[in-house]
Amino acid sequence: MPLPKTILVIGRTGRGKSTLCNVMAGKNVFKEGDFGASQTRQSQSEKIIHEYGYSVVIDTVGLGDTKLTERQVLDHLASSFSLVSSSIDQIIYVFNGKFTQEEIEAYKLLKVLFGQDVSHITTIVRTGFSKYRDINACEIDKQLIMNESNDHRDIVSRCYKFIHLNNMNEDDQPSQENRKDARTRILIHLNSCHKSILTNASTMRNNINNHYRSLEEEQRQRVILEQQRIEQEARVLAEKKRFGYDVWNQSVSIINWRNLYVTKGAPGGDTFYQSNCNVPNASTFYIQEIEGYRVVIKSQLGGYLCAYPGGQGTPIGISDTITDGCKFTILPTDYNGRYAFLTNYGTYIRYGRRFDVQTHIDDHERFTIETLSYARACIIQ
Ligand SMILES: Nc1nc2c(ncn2[C@@H]2O[C@H](COP(=O)(O)OP(=O)(O)OP(=O)(O)O)[C@@H](O)[C@H]2O)c(=O)[nH]1
Ligand SMILES: [Mg+2]
Repeated sequence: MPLPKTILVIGRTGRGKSTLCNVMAGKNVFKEGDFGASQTRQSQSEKIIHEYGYSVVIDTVGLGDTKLTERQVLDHLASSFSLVSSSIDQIIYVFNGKFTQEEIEAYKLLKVLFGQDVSHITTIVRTGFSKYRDINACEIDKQLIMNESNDHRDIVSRCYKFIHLNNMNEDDQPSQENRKDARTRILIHLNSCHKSILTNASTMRNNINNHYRSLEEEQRQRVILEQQRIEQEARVLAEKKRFGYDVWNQSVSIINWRNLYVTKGAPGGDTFYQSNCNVPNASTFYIQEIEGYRVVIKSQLGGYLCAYPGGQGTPIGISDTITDGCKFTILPTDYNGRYAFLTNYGTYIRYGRRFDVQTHIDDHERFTIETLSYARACIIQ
């Protein structure tokens, strides 16, 4: 079988792509980097002659290039295909060290570029692996990578082959025996690859455009959803405000239509009286939101305001625990920001001469609820 013709070498910047291309070529025709900055600035394609025939090797700009955006790198990659035939026979994805999340993101860009899953024609090469001759060490390394996450397992298990190499440079290994080894191994491997896909620069550009268009659309949808969420929250808040939201979970004074304060008698006692000023503690109640816009009203002196079943005149009392009678709905009235308290029994708290309930809302049922910071306190001798 002839060696695959077109081999695309791809990967993040500085991982050893150009070096691997030189290894396959058996000579230095691709510029290898020495420093931190990305070396290969343009894709380079070279026809290389070897024992099995010839191939076209395309060395590419590194994904995550230090000076280019992801989109620019993808556009460069697409352009590199105007140089070659429309078939791609093997993709070599090169990485070294850890297969990080960044590697995963870069690897996933292959699908963007080709518009389809290309794992069946992708070889992953780990460079810089000093134990590359030790089959067990290579297998353990592969397993460890697969165990990192589902993404790792998916990528490594689905690729056509995973190969370890260590292409040291001439300074570190004057004999260059590792590179010779690597050349033999990679060419034998490539000779066993028989699948290919058809593509060209304009298909790739379309794939890239579609990818970014769908990302933009996703982003647009996210913004719309976020706006809808904010509007919905605002609607709910406005609705809650109608039901006294501003005084929920606040210490308050409750003032009747004659501007007299609802005031509780001595601790333990049920009786209420009206005071023309806020008596510390006795005229202080805590309105606690409980469920479905309902509240319980706790006296600072202890106990919860409690209504009982019964019609007009049934007194309001105090309960030590929260019973159904303690649950009230604060309702807006048509009078100047005042509220009525609807009991669980369909009646309304009334504070005329007594503190009891009435079956409809009129003046007696309209209360002002002042949060404590506004309440006018007085000291009762
Ligand atoms: N020890 C060792 N060094 C390597 C190996 N592969 C590459 N290198 C070194 O890593 C550096 C970067 O290698 P390049 O081949 O230029 O990397 P690249 O992926 O082409 O980088 P960009 O062109 O910037 O995207 C060079 O100094 C190489 O000598 C390897 O397998 N082992
Ligand atoms: Mg390079």
